[in-house]
Amino acid sequence: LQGTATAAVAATGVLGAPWIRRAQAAEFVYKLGHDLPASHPFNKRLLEAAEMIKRDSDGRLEIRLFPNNQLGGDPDMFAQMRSGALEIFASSGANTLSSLVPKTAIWTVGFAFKDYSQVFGALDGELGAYLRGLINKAGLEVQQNVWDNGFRQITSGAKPILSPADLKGMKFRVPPGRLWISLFSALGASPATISFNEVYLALQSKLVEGQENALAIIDSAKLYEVQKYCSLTSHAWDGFWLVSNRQTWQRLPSNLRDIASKHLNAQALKERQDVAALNASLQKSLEAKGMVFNAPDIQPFREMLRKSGYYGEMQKTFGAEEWGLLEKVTGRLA
Ligand code: X2X
Repeated sequence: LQGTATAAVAATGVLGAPWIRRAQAAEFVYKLGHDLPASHPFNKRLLEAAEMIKRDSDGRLEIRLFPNNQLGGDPDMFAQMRSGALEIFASSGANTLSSLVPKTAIWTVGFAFKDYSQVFGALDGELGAYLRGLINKAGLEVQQNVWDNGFRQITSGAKPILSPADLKGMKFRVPPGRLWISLFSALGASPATISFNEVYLALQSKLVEGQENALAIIDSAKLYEVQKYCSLTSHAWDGFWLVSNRQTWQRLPSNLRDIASKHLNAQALKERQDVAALNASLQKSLEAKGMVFNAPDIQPFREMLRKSGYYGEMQKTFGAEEWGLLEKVTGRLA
């Protein structure tokens, strides 16, 4: 009873006690979990979205961020999201989401996208709509806009990767997701699936000798402390979908869903610009931190994939329709 009275006072502002109002819990508190460091633009833009959502919903919906794998590794968070324990999860399609919806892994295809205009041409266009349809069919709700993780580059500890020969037999970390294994096996490495929260230690202890990620992650997760070389291969682009289980998302009244989607999608566009700018400028600051860069000729890498039958295998995996949507933007790959 007392609580109700306090809430009524707070809601009307009677007695001029604004501090009581601030102490009120939001009607809906939704957690959003992801694997990137708090200092990454992804988290910063999500924080801004959360503020705007709180403001525009008059405090009814609070999105609480849990960056940096605070809620567990990606497969854990994915399971929490499916059960509804985690309301929103930022999943790389090529990573955990593909364990449920295998065809979301298509952006892992090696050397598929040449630049950002191809990436977002595809993902804001027909390919993206196709993927969201598959995600919806699997019982998940997904926000419209993909967030940018970036073009991925190879790092290593003992020697630089100048050609595929340097990858031969190398113990190499890849994210969870079968197709990451296909790609790096086809390139001759000896890939191992490791969830991102364990990557720094795995590199430091030399459980693996190399990994691949975008420069914004190599910097914000301080991977330069445990890796010496960076080869600018841009061998795959990667991004994040914001996904929820359908019941969890639909528990929100529709006006709150609209407010949340509007701001999350708008911030995704800003985050894309942040990440693209960072990835273009970070080489210098990573060099200052001791990393040694090289820009290998990527033709031998592509040639190796072609010769090993990798593209044919990918084409079969994704099927004519999805592959067609990809090649419509990238041109012929196989
Ligand atoms: O696990 C990774 O390497 C990361 C952070 O890039 C993804 O989530 C795919």
